[in-house]
Amino acid sequence: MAQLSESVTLDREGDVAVITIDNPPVNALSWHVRQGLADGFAQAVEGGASAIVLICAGRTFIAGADISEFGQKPQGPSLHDTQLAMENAPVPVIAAIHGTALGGGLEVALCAHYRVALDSSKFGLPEVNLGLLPGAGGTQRLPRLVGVPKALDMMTSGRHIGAADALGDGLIDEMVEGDHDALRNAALAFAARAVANNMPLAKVRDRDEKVAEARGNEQLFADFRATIARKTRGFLAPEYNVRCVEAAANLPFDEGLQVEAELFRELVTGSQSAAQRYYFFAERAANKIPDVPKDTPLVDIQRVGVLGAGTMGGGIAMNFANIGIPVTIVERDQESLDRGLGVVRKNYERSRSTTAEQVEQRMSLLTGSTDKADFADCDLVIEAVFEDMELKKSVFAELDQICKPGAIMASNTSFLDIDEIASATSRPESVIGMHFFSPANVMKLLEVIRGEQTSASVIATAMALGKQIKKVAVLSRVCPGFIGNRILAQRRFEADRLILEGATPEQVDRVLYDFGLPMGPFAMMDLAGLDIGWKAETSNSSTVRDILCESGRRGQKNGRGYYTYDPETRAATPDLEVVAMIREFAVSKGYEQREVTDQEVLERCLYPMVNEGAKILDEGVAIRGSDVDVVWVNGYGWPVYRGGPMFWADSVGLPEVVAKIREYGERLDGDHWELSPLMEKLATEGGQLHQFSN
Ligand code: 3H9
Repeated sequence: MAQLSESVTLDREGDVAVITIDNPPVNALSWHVRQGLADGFAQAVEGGASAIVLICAGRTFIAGADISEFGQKPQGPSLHDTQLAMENAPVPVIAAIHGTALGGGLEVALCAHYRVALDSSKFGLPEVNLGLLPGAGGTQRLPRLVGVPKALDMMTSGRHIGAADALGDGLIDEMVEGDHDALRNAALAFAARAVANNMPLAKVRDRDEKVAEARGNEQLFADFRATIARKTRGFLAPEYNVRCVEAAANLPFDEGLQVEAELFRELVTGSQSAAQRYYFFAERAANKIPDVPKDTPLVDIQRVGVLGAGTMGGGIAMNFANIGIPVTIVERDQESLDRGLGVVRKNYERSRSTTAEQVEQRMSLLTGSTDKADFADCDLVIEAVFEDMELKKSVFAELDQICKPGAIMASNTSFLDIDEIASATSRPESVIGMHFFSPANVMKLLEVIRGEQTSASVIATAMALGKQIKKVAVLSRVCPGFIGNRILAQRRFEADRLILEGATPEQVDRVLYDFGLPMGPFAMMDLAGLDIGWKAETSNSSTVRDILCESGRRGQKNGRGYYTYDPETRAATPDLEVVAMIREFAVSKGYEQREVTDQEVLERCLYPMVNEGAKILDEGVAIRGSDVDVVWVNGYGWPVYRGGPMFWADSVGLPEVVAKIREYGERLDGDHWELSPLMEKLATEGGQLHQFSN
């Protein structure tokens, strides 16, 4: 066996050369892999091999280019040259695939003459999620095998497809059951057959029939663009991927490759991809807790308990049923329980990805009860009761009596003090916050809140469970509102003040929407319901919200809030009556009315958020700046192409942000304009918030 580079070896099985990549964890195409591949193909051909098998060691086939190399000085041979050596090899080249063949990995496999894959393997071009497009020929080769509509879908969504699908589409030539050895043997057998039968050296680039179907069909592309427009608003990469597929359909292969290369270059050097690549690693870093080692023993979670079958409790329960963990749901009375379980069933039935059989299977994992004593056999209990400290404490005191030793007791509170809640129990080490976002079965973020005494094992278990239920878990320490809502509160305060000074709710919302957020603060309040936490008996016309609620406006639910809503379409229209009510109220409070620029709206809404994020870091509430970004991207829809509030502030430039906060702080009151000492220090020293780590 010859070691070609630190990660690639070449050996022989009879006449067949076997090139093996071993570059853990995911066999990314680092420069030494490319080097090894280039040498491997050259040596195999020189050595007179009758065929060449390319296979990977470890958990997966190549999962793509090495993302950490983007933006660095190029080293080693280009991927393009390696691919040419493969495609033009004078003997059959067979890619043997297990795990995930993604991005550059699939693009390498597409340069083999044949592909053999395990039945568990998956295939995709997920570059779009990094603000990119497949830059190694994938945009031209994939449509030639799977057809234009499917290639468009895969490339603009980043979706993976399974082996059976891939076989059906002609993306692979043979599907194999079994383990890695079975794959290797099948690939060697395929190679022997290819030689014996003199099979052609099939090049994907020469295939034309599937792309020809879409040639000149402008309507197909226009229709596709319309279907993704809403989901991809603000992103460059999806449109660039579409343009490449258009080129695949309409241009000769080499010209299509040129289009791909030009658009790839534009994306890879642009700000969106830089933000999205940063975010890829940010999400993975969030799982690493410095004082909770990787090998911390976990609590074995066989059964979960959820207290409360309302929207939140039901949504939380669904997450566990989805991965086969049985759940005990407890409600106050049978009627509320039945209602809650009914909503869960409807949610499952409405989901297009859940079959009727799966609905029944998941529902059978949910056991309803009206007695908390039924939590006795649960390994984790999550309460989702009303946000009231006394109520939470009494619930935890009761759980303390019921739960078995070692069981985790979690609160879904969005802002209350976990330490105070834990003080109601005899085992604060078992108490933790698990803050799901609504709707809990859909939203990706899980804020995990460690109390002063929460044990390492409980923290590690909550974080690991988060990953298991396909959430992105971020760890926070205790403070009012934790990471996400604490930052949100600053924006809300300033948005409320902006409309008193002369901005309209519509203006504030539009500015934030155009920035890339899914909706602005007023549309968000209308959606949530203006009367949440508002009581007619105690309302005293002291805020705009008070006067809107007093005039019968409740938000979307009754068609009137900051906006008026069309009863059929739910479309919002700015309401002149509301604007007049706000003006009258503002004048009565002594606010001078003036025109507020969009730029001021943006700065006053976003800079206090950045400032608060920096304070959260300074206090050690979040472990790292990137964790704050992960919370805001996943929990509040911060546009990932701007990285998150910390990354965005760094891209604006901290000295500029600091100067503006000082400027606004001179004329506006509020703690949120008091400059974070950490941000001041970083701005002076040339540091960055998104790289800051406690
Ligand atoms: C591309 O290919 C461009 C080409 O078209 C053009 C070329 C010219 N690079 O996610 P995990 C690390 S763009 C470097 O927790 P899982 C990751 O950071 C690429 N590192 O595991 C983590 O490190 P750590 C297109 C990578 O089992 C560790 O591996 N490909 C890369 O949940 C484990 O990752 C993609 O976008 C990489 N490409 O999921 C695929 N990938 O342990 C991106 C992973 O230190 N990758 N790492 O935190 C994935 O989707 C998932 O990682 C995968 C495994 C499904 C493979």
